[in-house]
Amino acid sequence: MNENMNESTYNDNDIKVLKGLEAVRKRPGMYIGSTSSRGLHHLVWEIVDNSIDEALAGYSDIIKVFINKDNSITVIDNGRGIPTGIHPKTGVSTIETVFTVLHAGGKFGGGGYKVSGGLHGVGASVVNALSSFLEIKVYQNGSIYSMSFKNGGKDIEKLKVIGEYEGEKSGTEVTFRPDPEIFTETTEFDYDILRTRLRELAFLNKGLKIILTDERRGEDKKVQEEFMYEGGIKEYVKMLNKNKTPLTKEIVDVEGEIDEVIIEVALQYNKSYSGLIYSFVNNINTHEGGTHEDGVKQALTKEIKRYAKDKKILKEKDEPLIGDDVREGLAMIISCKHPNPQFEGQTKTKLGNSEVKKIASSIFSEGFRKFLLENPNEAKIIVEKAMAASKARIAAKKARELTRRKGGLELTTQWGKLTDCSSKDVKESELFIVEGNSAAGPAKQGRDSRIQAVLPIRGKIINVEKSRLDKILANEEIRSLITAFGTGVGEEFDIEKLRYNKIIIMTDADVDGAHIRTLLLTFFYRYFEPLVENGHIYAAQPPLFKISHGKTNKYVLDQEELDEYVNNLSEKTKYDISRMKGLGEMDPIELKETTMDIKTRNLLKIELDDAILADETFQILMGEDVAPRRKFIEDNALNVRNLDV
Ligand code: 1YM
Repeated sequence: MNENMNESTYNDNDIKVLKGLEAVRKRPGMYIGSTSSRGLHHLVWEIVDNSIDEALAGYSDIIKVFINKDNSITVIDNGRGIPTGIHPKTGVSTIETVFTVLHAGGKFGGGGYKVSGGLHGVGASVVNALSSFLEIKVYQNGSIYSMSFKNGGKDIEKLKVIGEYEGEKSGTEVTFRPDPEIFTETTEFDYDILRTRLRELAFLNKGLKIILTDERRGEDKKVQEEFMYEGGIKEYVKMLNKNKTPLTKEIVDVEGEIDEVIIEVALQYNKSYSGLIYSFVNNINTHEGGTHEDGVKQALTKEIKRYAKDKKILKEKDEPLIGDDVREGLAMIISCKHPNPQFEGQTKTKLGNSEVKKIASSIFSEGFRKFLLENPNEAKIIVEKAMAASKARIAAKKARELTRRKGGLELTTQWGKLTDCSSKDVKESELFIVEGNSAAGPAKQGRDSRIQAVLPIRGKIINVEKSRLDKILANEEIRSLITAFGTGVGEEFDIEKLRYNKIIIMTDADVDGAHIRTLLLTFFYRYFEPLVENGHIYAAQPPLFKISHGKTNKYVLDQEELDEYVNNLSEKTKYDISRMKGLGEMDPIELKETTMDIKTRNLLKIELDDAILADETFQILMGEDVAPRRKFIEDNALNVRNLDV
C-alpha cells in the first residue's frame, strides 16, 4: 500500500479521478465492449494504439509486445516517451494524467492521424482501471522514469526517476495485469489473436517493426515473431492470395493524398469466384465499409468498363458489367488515413465522411487507369474475368428463374425434405440442419415441433469455393437450404425475408461432422454473410461422452467435462463411459435433452468478427493447395470442436 494515498492527501481532483476509474470498473462493457476474451484483448489494443499513434506521427518504428509468464502484457516502443513534466490542468505529471483521467489519451497532442474510432482510443486510463497492476517506464534524456498503480488505479506509486542510461534512445514501456475480478471468464491471452492483429498493423503501417514474444512456455520454448513489411498493404494482398491462384502477376498498388486524406489501395485478382475487400480507416477495420470503400469500388467498375469499351473487348451488344462482376476473384485492401474520421453504423465501423468518396474515387481512378494502360496483358485478363463473371451472373439468374417456375427456390406445397415448425413467428423459430437421414429421424421426434424445423442434408454438400453461383444452384441440398431460409440468394438476397431466427448446424462430434460443418460455413460465409454477421448461425454441440451409473445417464461435451464429472463421483460409484459415435445413435429423448432442447442444450454461436482469419481457414480447408490443408488438419486434429471459425 502506498503511504501517499492516505486520506489527508486526497484533493478534489483525486476524487474526480477515482470516480472516473470507478465508473469504468462498474461498467467495463461501456468502455471495452465486454469482459470476455475479446474485452481482455482490447486492453492490449488500447496500449498498442498509443505506440501506433507515435509511429504514425513519425517518432517511432519499433513496437515490442510481450505476453509475460503471469499473463501480464508488456508493450514497448521507441518513441518520444510520454511527457514526464507536470500537466498544467491536473497539477500532476502528464503520465499520471494519461493513466488516470478518462479520454486523456488522444486529447493532448494536436493533429496527426490518431486512432479514434468506435471503441478505440478510449485511452490508457481504461486499461489502468481494469488492471490489478500497471507500471509505466519512460526513457527520456538519459533518465528512466517509473510510476505504477495497483487495484484499478486506486493505489498510486508516484512518478520518480529510477535510473540513468547512456545514449540517444527514448521510449515508453507499459506493463499491465488484467484484474481477474473484472475478467471473470478468462485472463489468459490468446497468442493467435494478438498475432493476427499485430501482423495486420504491420501490414497497414509499412516499415513499422512489431515483435511479439510469448514468454509463457519458458526461456527455451519461448515463441517470438517479427512482423515488418516494406511493401505494406501490397504484401497484405499477397498473403490473402497465398492459398489461391493469382490471375495476374503484378499487384496493383495505388497511393495518393488530397486535403490531408491519404488513400492507399492494393489489389490482385485470383481464380476464385468470390471477392474479398478489407477496408481500414486509421488502422481500424471498417467492417461496414463506408465512403472510402464506396469511392474505390465505384472507380474500379468505372475504369474496367471504360478500358473494356475503349479497347473494344466489350461490345455494344454485350450486357453491361456491374460491380459484382468486376469484384469476382478480387483481393483488395483499402487503407484510408483521415485526421477527423466520423464513424457510423451499428458497430461504428462505417466511415461516414461524405467528402472521402470523391477523394478515394479520384485517387484510385487515376492510379488504376494508369496501371491498365501500362500493363495491357494484365488488363486483358482482368476484363476477361469480369466478363466471364457477368455471363455466369446472367446464367445464374436464368437458373433461378427456371427453378422458381419448377417450385425449387420459392415456397410452394412441395417442401423437399424440410419438416417445418408450426409457429410463424420468425423470432422464435429455429432451423436444424442435420447431417444424414439416420440423424434426421431422432431429430424430428426430439424437436419441439412448434418452433423447431428440421432439414436433413446428405453427407457432403458441394464445395462452394470451387464453383460459381449458377453451378451451386444446380445442387439439390443447396436449393433446399435456400428455400428453407426464405431469403433468396445473390442479388435477390433479403435478410428481412429470413424465416428462422436461428439456423443451427447439427453434425456429429467427429472429424466428418466438422468437415460438413466447415462446408456449410463456407457456403454461409460466401453467400449469406449478413446471416453470420447478425448472429443467426449456430452450431449444436452434441455430447461426446455418456457416463452411466446406476440409473443415471450423464452426457458431457468433452474430455475435460468428463474428467471433472468422474472425479466428483464418490469412490464407491461404479460407472461406465461410452463414447457417442453419432447423432443417429441417440434416441430422440437423449438428443432432445442434450442437444436440442432450448432449456438444456449448449449452442455455439458462430461469430465472424475476424473475417480475415475465417477466410484464411476456409481457404486452407477448401482451396486447391493440399500442403497447407494437411498442415492445418494436423495442427487442429485434436481440436475439431473448436473448428468453428
Ligand atoms: C507502450 C505505450 O504510450 N507511447 C507514447 C505515448 C505518448 C507519446 C509517445 C507522446 C505523445 C505526444 C507527445 C503527443 C502519449 N503522450 C500523451 C500525452 N506507448 C505509448 N509515446 N509526446 C509523447 O501526442 O503530443 C498521450 S499518449 F497526452 F501525454 F501527450
